[in-house]
Amino acid sequence: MKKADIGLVGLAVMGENLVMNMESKGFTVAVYNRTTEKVANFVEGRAKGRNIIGAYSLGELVDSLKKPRKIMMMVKAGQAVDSLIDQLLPYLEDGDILIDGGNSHFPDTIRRTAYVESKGLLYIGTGVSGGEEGALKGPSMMPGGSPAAWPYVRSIFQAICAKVEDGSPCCDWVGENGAGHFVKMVHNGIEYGDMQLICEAYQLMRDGLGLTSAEMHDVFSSWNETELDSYLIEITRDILGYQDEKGETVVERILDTAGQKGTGKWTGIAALDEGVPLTLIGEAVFARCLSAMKDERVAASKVFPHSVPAFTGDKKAFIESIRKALYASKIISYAQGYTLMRTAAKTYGWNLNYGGIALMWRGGCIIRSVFLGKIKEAYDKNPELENLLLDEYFAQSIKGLVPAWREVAAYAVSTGIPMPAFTAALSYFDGYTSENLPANLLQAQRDYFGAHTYERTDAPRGQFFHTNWTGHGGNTTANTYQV
Ligand code: NBP
Repeated sequence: MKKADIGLVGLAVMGENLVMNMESKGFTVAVYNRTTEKVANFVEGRAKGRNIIGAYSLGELVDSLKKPRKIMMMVKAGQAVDSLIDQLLPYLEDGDILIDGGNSHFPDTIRRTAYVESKGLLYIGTGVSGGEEGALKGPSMMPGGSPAAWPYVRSIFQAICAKVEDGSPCCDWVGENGAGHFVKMVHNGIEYGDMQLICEAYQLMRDGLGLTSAEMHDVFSSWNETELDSYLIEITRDILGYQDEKGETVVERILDTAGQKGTGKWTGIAALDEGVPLTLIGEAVFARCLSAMKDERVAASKVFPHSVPAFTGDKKAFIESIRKALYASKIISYAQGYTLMRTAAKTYGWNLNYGGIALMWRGGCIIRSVFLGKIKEAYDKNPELENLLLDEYFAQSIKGLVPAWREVAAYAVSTGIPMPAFTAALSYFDGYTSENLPANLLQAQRDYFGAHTYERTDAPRGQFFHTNWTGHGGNTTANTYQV
């Protein structure tokens, strides 16, 4: 019997569609699912007549594969992956490759890579983005793990992934152990940020300018012809124009409490661990948390009633200012996300290709946009770019956007429309571009209550001083106790 090029475990929505995608590109795929009825249903149904082999045990799956065997796990992230690895290992040989295509947390992938390599096998943890449609038609893929595994899976991954206009694949090797899942996690964090920014623009237009959904549908439609051209702007346009059979706009009937699965939170935690100011994504995660407190918000709105005053200015001009503020904030979000990747790369010893990452996100995934092409250009020009804001194109863009950005933020603050991501982005920009921040006072406070010492403006960096602020403290400094 013909052996399969690759095996896949986990026939839920992502697994099934990835299998169909692989088969459509000429690969023979063997499939297995813990609940084996799903294997039968799939091979007798959607996969009938295709080069797809159904396996009803892990042993059967392994026997049906060409060597070195490649097995992709598309199961629920977490314990299921560890348990599946342990069930598969006894059937596998040196050089075989295990691939986790689920949304695993990167520290787990670092641990699993070491574990699987210690057994003589190779491991890949790959981010897969694009949901059901992406899995079927071409996802963005971010593989990391054992570098020696990449040459064996490259042709499959680059055949099934999304492509940009010139045919370049939205998939390339990211780096060792957990690098692929780290980059996927940052992608998801950026997705939270992009979505929150769009929602804030929507709220400004709805509550501030009194625009109807149909009017905002037209606004997003026109924005999609500008630098904001992206999948998320496109679907927002379509959502705002979508009516049910009764002619009601569905979005207006949806309760304003957001859910989350945790990848935004992981990104925020990673940023805190690395000491990177990832303020916009952090605010986007907290905005979802605040939205979920519906009952409390309703009660608080009775204690502090307020209404937004009617807008009296030039609506058309202000809509353009909102667009500019959204674009400026989006640049900040990506600048922060890239800073997180650069910092983590140093911590974990990854040699990340930042232009390549922008290309992987350029197509197939939820944050796909024309704008990522500009980020790719910036990092191709200078792979060591410290902050996206310092790239000439983005620096010039931001300079042109700042007046509108301030106008929109000031309007929101003065009328009481919450804009956590817009304003956090602007504060970051103002802080990042300030020669002097008030941290001199902060250091004085730390030294006052905890003798934490400080550096001086009139002494070389690295020289630390302590003041006996009260006259009755001693001269002993705290070298290990940190607040
Ligand atoms: P789910 O995340 O819903 O997982 C369901 C699959 O996991 C089923 O095949 C199930 O088998 C299998 N499974 C479970 Br649950 N526990 C198992 C275990 N202990 N051993 C073996 N198999 C087990 O599926 P999904 O939505 O297709 O997502 C798959 C992965 O891709 C996840 O990590 C997800 O986060 C990620 N992802 C999803 C999307 C998306 O849009 N859905 C996008 C990008 C990435 P059973 O049939 O026997 O229960």
